[in-house]
Amino acid sequence: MTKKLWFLPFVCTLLIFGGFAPSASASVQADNSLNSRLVSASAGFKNIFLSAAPAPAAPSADTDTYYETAEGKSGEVLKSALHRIISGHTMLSYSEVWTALKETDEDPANPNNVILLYTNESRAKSLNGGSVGDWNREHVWAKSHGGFGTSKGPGTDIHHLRPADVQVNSARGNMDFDNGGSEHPKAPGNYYDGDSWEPRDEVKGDVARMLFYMAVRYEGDDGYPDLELNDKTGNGSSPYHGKQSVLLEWNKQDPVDDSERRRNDIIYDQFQHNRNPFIDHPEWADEIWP
Ligand SMILES: [Ca+2]
Ligand SMILES: [Ca+2]
Ligand SMILES: [Ca+2]
Repeated sequence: MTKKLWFLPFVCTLLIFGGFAPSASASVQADNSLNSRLVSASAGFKNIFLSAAPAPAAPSADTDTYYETAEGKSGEVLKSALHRIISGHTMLSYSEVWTALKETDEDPANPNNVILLYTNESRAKSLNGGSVGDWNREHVWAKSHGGFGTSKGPGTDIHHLRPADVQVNSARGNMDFDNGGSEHPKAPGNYYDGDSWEPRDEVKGDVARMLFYMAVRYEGDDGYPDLELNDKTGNGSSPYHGKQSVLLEWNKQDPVDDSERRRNDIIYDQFQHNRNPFIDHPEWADEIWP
């Protein structure tokens, strides 16, 4: 009796490891081949489609879905719909911001460098830091306007954080944005006076759309200050940023381009999983702040 059953443990082992494993891998193979058939079928379809007509410029179907609950709305109702859509994003730590900016602001012509916001310089990613010659993390919505600092939240929201030259960042300080002043010697094309900073023409719209995002994302309902635009300069430490009328002009003067769209996509796909609505729909700024 005992002699006849000596092989039972081996049979069980075979059933568990030998028996199940091949059938599992067979089904994986079946799935893979199904997937590859689907991929090649869709690639074929895409080729037919692309050869028949040029790809639509924007916005993508995915973006339409993202903004579904905001469609057809205006004013405060649009602002609250967008606030709900873009809230609850993944927040980065302040040190994770370094890594993120090296992706979002990479020089398309040199993967070792980032492009600096105010000077358009291409500088080595490795020169991130606080010394002269380094680049650092510019808060386009000055962090003293609302006093939110650099802990997780508005202070680490990369929708408004950009690489900037250390000295230029400190020259801009916490100024509001407005036209006028004298050209900054370290940042050609940028102007400043006692209470305001005018960025170079190529990023005027970028700056405006970053501030629009901040005013809509932060409404005071999640422990962070309610950030708002106003039509002033010299806002100091109050949670306001100006100058609204000038920002609305800049939004039209410097329309959204591919590098801004690419940046928005990277933030959405890889980091925060929320979008800047004013890059996807710049016309919504006038709907909210007429
Ligand atoms: Ca001024
Ligand atoms: Ca621009
Ligand atoms: Ca707000």
